[in-house]
Amino acid sequence: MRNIVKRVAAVHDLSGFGRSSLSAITPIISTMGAQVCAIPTAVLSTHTGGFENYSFVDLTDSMTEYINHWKSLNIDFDCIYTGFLGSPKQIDIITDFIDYFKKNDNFVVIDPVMADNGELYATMTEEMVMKMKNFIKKADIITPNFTEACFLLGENYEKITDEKILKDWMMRLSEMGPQIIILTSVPEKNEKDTSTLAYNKKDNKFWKVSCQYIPAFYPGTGDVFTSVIVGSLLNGDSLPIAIDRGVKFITTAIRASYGYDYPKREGVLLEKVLDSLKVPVTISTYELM
Ligand code: PXL
Repeated sequence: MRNIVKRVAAVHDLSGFGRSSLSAITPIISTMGAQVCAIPTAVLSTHTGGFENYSFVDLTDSMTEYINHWKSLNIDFDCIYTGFLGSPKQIDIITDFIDYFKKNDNFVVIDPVMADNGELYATMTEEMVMKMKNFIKKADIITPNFTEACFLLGENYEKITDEKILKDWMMRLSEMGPQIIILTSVPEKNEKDTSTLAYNKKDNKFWKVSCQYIPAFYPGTGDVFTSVIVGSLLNGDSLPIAIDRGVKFITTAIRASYGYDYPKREGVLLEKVLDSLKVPVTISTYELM
C-alpha cells in the first residue's frame, strides 16, 4: 500500500537554536503535506554559522541501532533526504540505509552540506570532502551550493559566470552518479543577481532561475531551499517548477526578514512565511539554458 501521506527519511542534525537543518526542514516539509521522519546525525545547541562555544553531540554510535529498528518495522519512504553529517563514519551508515530503503519508486536527495562562501564549515574536514565525493553516487538529486560544487570537483573557488563552464561542471557532477544536479548561489555577471541552475542528465536539459541578490547572509537557507524542492517534487511538480518554488520561497523569506533588526545568525523568519508554501505557483520565471 502507498503511504497515505508521503514520507521523507530526513538525515540531518538537530540544532536547537537558529533555523537550520531539522529545525527548518521539518516545518517546511510538513507544511507542504509530507511526513518528516528524522534520523538525527548530531545534536547541537546551535548551528555553527556565527555561533561559538556550541555544544555538539555526535550521534554516530546510536544510528545503526536506530536504523535497525526501522528495518524491523517494515516501513518505506517516498524520499530519503540527507544533509549535514557529523562524522565520516555516518556516510557508511547512511550508504547502508540507502541500499536498504531505496526502491524503484522513491528518490534520494543528497545535499552535500560542507561549505559556503568559499570555506568549509567549522566541523568539516578534508576526509569528509573525500567521502562525500563517493557518497553522491547514491543520489538521484544533489543540491550543492557553488562552494560545495568547487570542493566536489576539486576546482578553485573563484566566481565563474561563464555558462559553458557551469554547464560543464554540472555534467561532470552528474558523471559522478546523480541524475539531477541543482547548483545554488551561482554568481551572475551583473553582481546584482544570483542564480540557481539545474541539469537533468536523463533529458539533457539545463534550467536556470535568477533572483535579485540581497546583500545579507542567513545560515540555513540551503536547508530551507532543498526542503522546498523535496516537498515540491513529492507533490508532483516538475523539476523547473520545483526550483522556481524553492527560489521564490527563499526570496520571500529573506525579504520578510531583511527589514528587521535582529542577528542574522538566527536565520530567516521562517514562521512569517511558511503559509506561502500552500499557494500554487502561478507565475514562474525559469528559463532553459
Ligand atoms: O545549514 C547547514 C548546516 C546544518 N547543520 C549545521 C550547520 C550548518 C551550517 O552552518 O552548522 C550544524
